[in-house]
Amino acid sequence: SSLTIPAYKTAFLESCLSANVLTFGTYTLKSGRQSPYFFNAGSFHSAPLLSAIAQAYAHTIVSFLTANPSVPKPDVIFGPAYKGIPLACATLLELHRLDPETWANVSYSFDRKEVKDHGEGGSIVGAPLKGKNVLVIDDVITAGTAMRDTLVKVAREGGTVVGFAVALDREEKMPGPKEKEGIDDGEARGSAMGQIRGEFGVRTASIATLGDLIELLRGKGSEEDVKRMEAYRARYKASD
Ligand code: OMP
Repeated sequence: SSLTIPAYKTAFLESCLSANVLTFGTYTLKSGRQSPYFFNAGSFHSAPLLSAIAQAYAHTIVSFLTANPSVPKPDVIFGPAYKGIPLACATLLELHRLDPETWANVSYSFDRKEVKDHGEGGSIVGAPLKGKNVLVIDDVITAGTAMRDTLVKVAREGGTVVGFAVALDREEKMPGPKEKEGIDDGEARGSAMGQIRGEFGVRTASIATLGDLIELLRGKGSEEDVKRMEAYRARYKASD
């Protein structure tokens, strides 16, 4: 039952369902996979929703830092363009509201999608990343392509990524060598998130996972949607 999910996760997922941030149907993902559900962080556009997601990120980040005492306090909260931008700003405001002393000297920043060659130039807006401990927040991880690009970008700007927090971890396996061509070999593979943790030596956190979502839907979603989600999970779930 949903009683096993912490209250802040349930509240977050319920906001997503009631605001159609989470939708059900047939969606082609960036990875080429056909998903029966989609999480659209761009739909958090009212003040109550933005506040709800910021509270959930803040809770997740504070728990992450408490559970990982070797992780230094971030100097910068980085939200990759475009969807990460309002998320990083709102989350930093929420962290500061909860604990002004700890978060007063922390900044946010984000990247430009196109490099600007006039005005102040550069590809980062907000706090520069050079020499800084950076906590990245992003919306969703599926195959890990977006996360990988962000890690490379932050490193190129001279920042050290001390953590990576996503709203929804879809808990999917790494893509197979021919998946882009539509050939799914059905092999077991480790998670995209686990692979990146190992490769970049970065710790990660998520507000909620596909497992949490399915558990919540079992109590209140349509039976049809739950079946399709379970079938999708059986096909793409990571082996670790
Ligand atoms: P990966 O780069 O494969 O990890 O996919 C993550 C990105 O895909 C996210 O940053 C989104 O741009 C997009 N996405 C969603 O927004 N919601 C989803 O439920 C699934 C995806 C996706 O295409 O996998």
